[in-house]
Amino acid sequence: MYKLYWSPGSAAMAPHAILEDIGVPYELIRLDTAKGEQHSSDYLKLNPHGRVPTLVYDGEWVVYEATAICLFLTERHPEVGLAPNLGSRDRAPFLQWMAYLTNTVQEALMHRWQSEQFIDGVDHQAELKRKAEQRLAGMFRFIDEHLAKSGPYLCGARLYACDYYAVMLARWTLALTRPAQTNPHVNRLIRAVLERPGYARMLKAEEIEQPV
Ligand SMILES: N[C@@H](CCC(=O)N[C@@H](CS)C(=O)NCC(=O)O)C(=O)O
Repeated sequence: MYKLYWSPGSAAMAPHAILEDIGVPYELIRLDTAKGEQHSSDYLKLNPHGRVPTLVYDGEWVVYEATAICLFLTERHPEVGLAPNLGSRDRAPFLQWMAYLTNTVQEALMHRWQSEQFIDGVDHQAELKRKAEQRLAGMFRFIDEHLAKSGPYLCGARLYACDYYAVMLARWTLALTRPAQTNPHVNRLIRAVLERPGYARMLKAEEIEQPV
């Protein structure tokens, strides 16, 4: 039914965990991004941006962008309960968190990890990385304060795909001066997500760990 193009520890983590929770058969196609396999002509036909993840569904249909894949899969398999019903009260914060995590937190992580794509010159890149770390620390502090007031999950009482997404991004901060998990309520969220069977199986399949 589905094919997911992925690489370990990448933005494919959240879609991969959701596929595990859904429990339908799917195929994983691993790309070695260090070797540039994401730029092969065959893969560029699927995803012209040359990035992972990409999902192929119903044989020939293609969707890329991790958030879009998460939203599509959770809508298609509502029985898994990883997204609030369309129009329900939780739906608005769910969409808000998916958007914030993608267009703000993930973007700052790109500044931190791929600064050379944004600015030339090692000094400018070092400054961009420093600023990105500072901004990321503030973003995860903001998320922590939100969880303290309105948690334990991002949308309150129920865990959804946005929590998987946040925990995936938290993993990308492990090497930063102030990793996301140093925030107590974010730390609790990470631990809760690590106990989810789909997320745990995804980590195992990708042969990666998420220390807390
Ligand atoms: N906005 C995209 C970003 C995906 C992305 O940055 N993927 C990285 C891995 S986390 C990638 O494919 N990097 C390889 C490259 O840029 O050549 C998404 O969320 O799907």
